[in-house]
Amino acid sequence: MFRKVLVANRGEIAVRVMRALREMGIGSVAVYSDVDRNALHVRMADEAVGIGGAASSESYLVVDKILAAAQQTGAEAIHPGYGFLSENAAFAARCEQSGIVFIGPSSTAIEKMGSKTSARSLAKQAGTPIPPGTEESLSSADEAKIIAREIGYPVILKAAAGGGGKGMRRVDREEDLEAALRDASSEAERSFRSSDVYIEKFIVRPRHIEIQVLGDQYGNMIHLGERECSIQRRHQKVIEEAPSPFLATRPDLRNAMGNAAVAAARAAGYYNAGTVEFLVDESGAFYFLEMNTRLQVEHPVTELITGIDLVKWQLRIAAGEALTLRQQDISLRGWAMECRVYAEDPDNGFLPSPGEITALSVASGPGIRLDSGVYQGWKVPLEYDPLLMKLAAWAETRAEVVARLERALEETHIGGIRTNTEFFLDLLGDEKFRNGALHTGFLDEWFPRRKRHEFSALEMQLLHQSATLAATERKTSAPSQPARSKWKEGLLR
Ligand code: MV4
Repeated sequence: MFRKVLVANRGEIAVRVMRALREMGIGSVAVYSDVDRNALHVRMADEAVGIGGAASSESYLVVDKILAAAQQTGAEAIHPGYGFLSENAAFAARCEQSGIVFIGPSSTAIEKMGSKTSARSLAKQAGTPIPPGTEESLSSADEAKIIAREIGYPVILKAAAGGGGKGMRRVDREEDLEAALRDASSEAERSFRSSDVYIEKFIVRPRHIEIQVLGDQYGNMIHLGERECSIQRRHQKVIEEAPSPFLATRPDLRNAMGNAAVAAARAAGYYNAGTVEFLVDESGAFYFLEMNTRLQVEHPVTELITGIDLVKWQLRIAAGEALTLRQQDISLRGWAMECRVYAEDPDNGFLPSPGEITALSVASGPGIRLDSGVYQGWKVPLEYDPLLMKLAAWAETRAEVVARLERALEETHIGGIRTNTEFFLDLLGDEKFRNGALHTGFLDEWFPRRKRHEFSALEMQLLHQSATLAATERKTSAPSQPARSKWKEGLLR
């Protein structure tokens, strides 16, 4: 096993990885930008190396600085977390060339899955269903028209180098195809410096369900069930759960999707942890979308229902150990759900809300898991993703996990900045959400008409206690003055 590992990331995911390192007796090296000198991930690490300016293009994205920090500290391996350099094939290749282990798949597997058209053809060869469409990028509007007629409208145009919804256009009628192709191509060019676009049949009102896979360097690979990620806003996930309410009653479909995910990953020569994304329609038909070649933000819900530590397995696999888990050893127990707590204001267009966390009281107790990257007194920088922490819960049933998360959100008080904790209380109270009737358009339909959570007298008391506790921890006499929503006016005085 490694003696020392560098974590090329920040925030909650850097902290998550360092927790695994600590438990395994491995030394940790943090890297930090100028504004992150006092960040939690730096305080948790055994050693830390400054890597430059606040802009990630001057620090967390600079390959040479990360490699130099590893060499200088004697770190044998680099964990990239998610985002930043985590799915950068050139970075993985540079690690390989420098004799530093990249904790993830090979650079060639990243490359193969990074191109969406190449990923589609790999999946198809493996027998994994893909939406009807092309495996090559389109060469003209006329070609697009011919294929669209074959597969039928609506269709969707997607950037071959894309992801995250950029360079994507839904087209409902032939009249709109040419202009949409131009728009998609130019957006693709601007975002990814490649104007390549391909076409797929548009799957209507699908669920977004993804399968976690785990494989070693000797050809052993298993899946760890699914995560339901249909609740998204502008291609950003907001709340995730495992299992999927849709698959919970369809074990055969889960097996089929699991096997299809493993087959697609195998086709790329994949090892380490990865995620295969699918769209699933109401009939239960499923289609390969893309593969994420990194540890994902929402990995805790899988860990909670399987009891398997994905980060520890990432480290063992990267160090050359064989996977000792077999598919028949994996069982899914209970239900897990995770809220992404962001420094943002849902009542103000989800505007980021950086600034100092003046008071902080967090949830605990039965079935709660908190992955946080912040502390009281920390000033949330505006330069990065505003994810503060992930509040996850586990319980035997879905209804119980919803109630548990509601309780945990009521115990949570974050003062000084706006966060989306009340938004989650609104969402968890929604009847359709509680019924598990989810699809990728759910949030857009629900949000404008949402019913605000009404705080009962008991909840107000619980919130007040959380705020008072946070203030006491600060050794001030009065509760903190949070930037609070109008729904809590009159509270916390
Ligand atoms: C689709 C689709 C419908 N049909 N592909 C959005 C992000 C990118 N990863 C793929 N996306 C979609 N691809 C076909 N053939 C609908 C979406 C989509 C979506 C997918 C997952 C989660 C949320 C979404 C929101 C809008 C559109």
